[in-house]
This record gives sequence, C-alpha cells and structure tokens, in this order.
Amino acid sequence: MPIRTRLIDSNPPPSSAITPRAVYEDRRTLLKALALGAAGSALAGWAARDARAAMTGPLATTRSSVAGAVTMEKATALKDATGYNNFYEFGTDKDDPARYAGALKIDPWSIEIEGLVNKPGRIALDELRKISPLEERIYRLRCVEGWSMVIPWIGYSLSALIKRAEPQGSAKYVEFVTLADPKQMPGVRSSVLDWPYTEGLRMDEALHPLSLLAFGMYGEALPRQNGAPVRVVVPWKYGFKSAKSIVKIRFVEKEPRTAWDKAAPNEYGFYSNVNPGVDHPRWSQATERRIGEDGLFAKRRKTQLFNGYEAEVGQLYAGMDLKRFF
Ligand SMILES: Nc1nc2c(c(=O)[nH]1)N[C@H]1C(S)=C(S)[C@@H](COP(=O)(O)O)O[C@H]1N2
Ligand SMILES: [Mo]
Repeated sequence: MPIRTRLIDSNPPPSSAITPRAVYEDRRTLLKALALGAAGSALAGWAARDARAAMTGPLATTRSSVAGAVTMEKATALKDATGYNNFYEFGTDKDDPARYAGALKIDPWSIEIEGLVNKPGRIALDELRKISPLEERIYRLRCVEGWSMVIPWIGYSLSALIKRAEPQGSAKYVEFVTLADPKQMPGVRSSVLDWPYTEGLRMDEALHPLSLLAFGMYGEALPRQNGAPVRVVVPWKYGFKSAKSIVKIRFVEKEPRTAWDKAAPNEYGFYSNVNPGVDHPRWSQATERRIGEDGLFAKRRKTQLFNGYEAEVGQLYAGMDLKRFF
C-alpha cells in the first residue's frame, strides 16, 4: 500500500514496499488510522491513549544502505514508543510527555548552526529535511535506566548536515541545544536540569553514518513526545545522548558540558556508550528490559557493548579506557 507523501514532493519509492513488514506490528493499524483521517483522530481521546493521535503526518523514505542501520528485531509497539518517554521538559514521569507535549508548536521551526563552521546560519525545517534523502533506520535504543526499545526511525546521517556546514579544523565537538520554553514546556519551570537541555558528541562520533538526524518514526513525522520536529538518535549510546526538539547545533573546540553531566557528573559521563561492564551508580547496566515484553515470565536481555553496534563503532574508541571515559 503506498504511503501518501505530503511533506516531501520528489523522492524515491516509499518504504512500504521495501521495509521488512513483520518488523513492526503497528504499521497496518497506523495505515488504517491514516485512512480514517480526521474522524479517527477526533475519536481518539487522551483517555484512550491512542498512539496514532500523536503522529503528525506521513513521511516517505528510502532504504538505508548504512551498515547496521536496520535491526531485524521486532519493533516496539507504537503505543509504547509514544507512551513511555523521557522528555523532562514535559515532566519526569514516563507518561508526562504523552500527556503534556501535545501543545508544542513545531511549525515554524528552524535550527541555528553556529560556532566553528564556514557556513553558519539558520536552516528552516523544510530545507533541513531536504539536505539528504530520508531513510528508514530500525535502531535499538537503550536508556541508562535499564530499559530498551526498537524503533523504526526516519532521517538521514547527521554527517550530511555537518558537511554542509563546513566545520573548520578547530571544530572537535558538536553541541546540541534543545528548546526550553516555559510557556509550552511545564517541566522547564522546575530545576531538575539546567535548561536548556544540551548534549554533545565528539566530531568523529557525530560524523559516523549511524548517527541519525531524525524527523520521523513508524512511517510518519515525529510525535511531539519523541522530539518533534527534529532530534538526533545515537544508537550505541544511552538514550539521553539523543537530544530531542533541537534548536541549535554548535561546533566547538572543547568537550561541551551536557545537561546530565551538570546534574550529576559522577553518574553521566560525556561518552555514555552503552557498556554492560560499566555500571551506573544506581543501575546495573548488565541487563535490560525490552519495553512491551512485560509480565511475570519476561526475561531480561543481556545488554551488549555499544548496544550491539560494536562492529560498526568500536573503532572510534580503540585504545580508550572505557571505564575512565564512561
Ligand atoms: N530535550 C530532551 N531530549 C531528550 C530527553 C530529555 O529529557 N529532553 N531525554 C533523553 C532520554 S533520557 C531518553 S532515554 C530518550 C528517549 O527517547 P524516546 O522517548 O523517543 O524513546 O530521549 C532523550 N532526549
Ligand atoms: Mo534515558
């Protein structure tokens, strides 16, 4: 079944033909929901916690040729991926983002590129989306709290945007700054983090083809609780490195402080690579719970070094003491 393409005019055939269908169970429901259209969403109240109500419009994608970009593991149900979130700007409970992000204004949106680049400036969302063809990437994402999901993201390698900005030789790190608007984001009124939420990557990490600039998931533009309209997804690092609702990308010489490092430097290192051998002071990182696999007999999975992406990213850390640089 072809997916309507509303946001992108000229692009390759939609992924419906090429995505391994069994990989995500929700797609059929989703497409049915799209067919229902406005009537469907009107019926879908918060009370029903209808996952499709969070979706913000179809996006067409092309197959990814990046090594490691598509795991064959079963994707997490859409309702879990949109109902169990960390997005502290909307509150610290897992259902706060689904509850409070609905009013976030995502249009117009732009990202400001600044710092050590030859081409600084503001890029509007429409233009940003067209920098490289949108691909579907099915990534594991593991949260430092000990749970994980498998999500079919839509986006392109962050490297495409970085190259367009033409970083100068002195640019060694990339810093992400996300929206902090107390009028729209009730969590920002609390001091749980030093707002705005910021994150960072070393330049070679940011340039790695698996580092994704994401605009959508499950065949559609990102739901607000998942970081609409644009976020990063860095699958071999703990979830918090994947900053949501980005407004600024800054190229810097020194390792930037991050919101989590400021909050608890002994708990959250700059690298935060998924590593079963380095425990967080409060949570073991040896195993994880796959969201959706609950119940009495659900087994915890063994957490893999670099979240299972060692073959692709291990080289980035050759010779580094991962216990020291956690
Ligand atoms: N701006 C912002 N980005 C954020 C967070 C946040 O609180 N604010 N939480 C992070 C954490 S801890 C995780 S695990 C992931 C969760 O992404 P998901 O809800 O789309 O699964 O988002 C990350 N990005
Ligand atoms: Mo997280």
